[in-house]
Amino acid sequence: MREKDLIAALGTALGEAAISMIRLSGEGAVELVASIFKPRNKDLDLLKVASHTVTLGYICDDQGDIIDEVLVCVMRAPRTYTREDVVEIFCHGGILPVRSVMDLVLQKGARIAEPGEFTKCAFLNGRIDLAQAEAVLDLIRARSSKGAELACNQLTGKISAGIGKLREELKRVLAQIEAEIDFPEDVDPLPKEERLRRIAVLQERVDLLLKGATLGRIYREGLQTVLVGKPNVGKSTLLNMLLGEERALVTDIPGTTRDLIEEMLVLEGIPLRIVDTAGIRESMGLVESLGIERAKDALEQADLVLALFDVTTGITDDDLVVLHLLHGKKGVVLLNKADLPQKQIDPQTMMEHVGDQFPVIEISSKLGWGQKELADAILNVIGAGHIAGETVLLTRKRHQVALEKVKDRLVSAQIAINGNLPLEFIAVDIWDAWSALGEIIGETLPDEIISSIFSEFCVGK
Ligand SMILES: Nc1nc2c(ncn2[C@@H]2O[C@H](COP(=O)(O)OP(=O)(O)OP(=O)(O)O)[C@@H](O)[C@H]2O)c(=O)[nH]1
Ligand SMILES: [Mg+2]
Repeated sequence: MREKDLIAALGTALGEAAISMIRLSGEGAVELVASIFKPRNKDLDLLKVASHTVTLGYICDDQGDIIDEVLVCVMRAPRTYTREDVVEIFCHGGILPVRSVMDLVLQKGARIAEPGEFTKCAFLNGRIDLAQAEAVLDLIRARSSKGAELACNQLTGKISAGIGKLREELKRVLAQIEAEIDFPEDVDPLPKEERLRRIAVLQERVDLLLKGATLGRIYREGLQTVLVGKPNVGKSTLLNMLLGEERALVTDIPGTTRDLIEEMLVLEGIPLRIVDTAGIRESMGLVESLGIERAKDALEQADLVLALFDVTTGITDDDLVVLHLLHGKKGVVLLNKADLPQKQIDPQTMMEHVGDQFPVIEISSKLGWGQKELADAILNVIGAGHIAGETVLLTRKRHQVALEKVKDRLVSAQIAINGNLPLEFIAVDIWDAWSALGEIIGETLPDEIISSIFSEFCVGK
């Protein structure tokens, strides 16, 4: 548990703005601010104002000189973000007045808050669970409207409720087993098939959550995507088209792009971290061959490959090299320059080359054809097309790891049941699964991990 300090931090970004807010939380917050605040209405006393009200007045230094004209909002525990007394001071948004008010607050005994400490208080004081605390950060950092929507779902506790329900059901299975162990005379043993069926139902729900977690992570972090293809197929043109700006150099000379260019963009709601690469071919020189090596590395690391082919050239030897590199990867094949009349490749022929792993679509990077089709194809390839809208989506690697553990323990329980092992073995597996689920909402996580999660936050949140 955190030592009972009075913490303070700037809640808004430091810089010139209309308003800047300094937030205090902890016992004595109201008293501290009252000691440096003169209400404009002399009959008012900050110590006596109703909770959750705003008072106009001045912050004054020890000499009684006015530092800033402010609005002060007093919020009494426990109906606050941190569940402690909270005071927010809304200053005029200049750098100097805010700094002076902050200095005064620190001088009067508050200490500067650590990153995410207000949210950590909210977690430690039971106002929100860990998944909800993470959602606060995700909402701040959301890169796409879908990412923000997921963060909101998580923030309002939808995920926590789903996880809670699953844990209750695991508890029920566990309770039955424990009753059979403790009171063998009084409790009828559950038939093996029935026990297996109950676990299989839970396993299915965990699988669904895991599927959703892959998508949830993509929405939070962006899908690592790479553009590959032989020189001159239009990779850089596609990047520029998707970005809506002339980011990468485009010429009709093959070998224009020599180094990786990475950009973040949102395509029909899907956030992509997209890398444009040097065209892949039998290299013409050292710089180009280094560029091609980097392109291959980027391809290795990508979650998704967008492989471009030029419909006007037919499938060339360089294209065969690109096709070879696609083995074992997920991606979409793009037949580019579909606006030109002299077509040498049609989707059907291409599909025979790549198999049904890769959807094949015709586009024109130059004219912007096929964006919607590309977005749909990406969603299908990453398996998002099959996830129902209302499915809960977990968003972090940490969640995914915990779910994998739950899945693993349930499999182990099924093996134990099938092998007629003593009930104690099954009970241990189910208990482990229950506990791994608790990690997601922060009930069964070591303190260091919790601290590292909050250290990602900005100061003042
Ligand atoms: N007609 C037509 N021309 C295109 C299209 N896409 C690209 N081009 C042209 O093809 C040429 C090469 O485009 P780039 O985007 O530079 O190709 P790249 O794949 O990045 O090439 P490298 O960087 O050399 O590997 C340029 O002249 C583009 O204008 C398209 O969809 N239709
Ligand atoms: Mg290029």
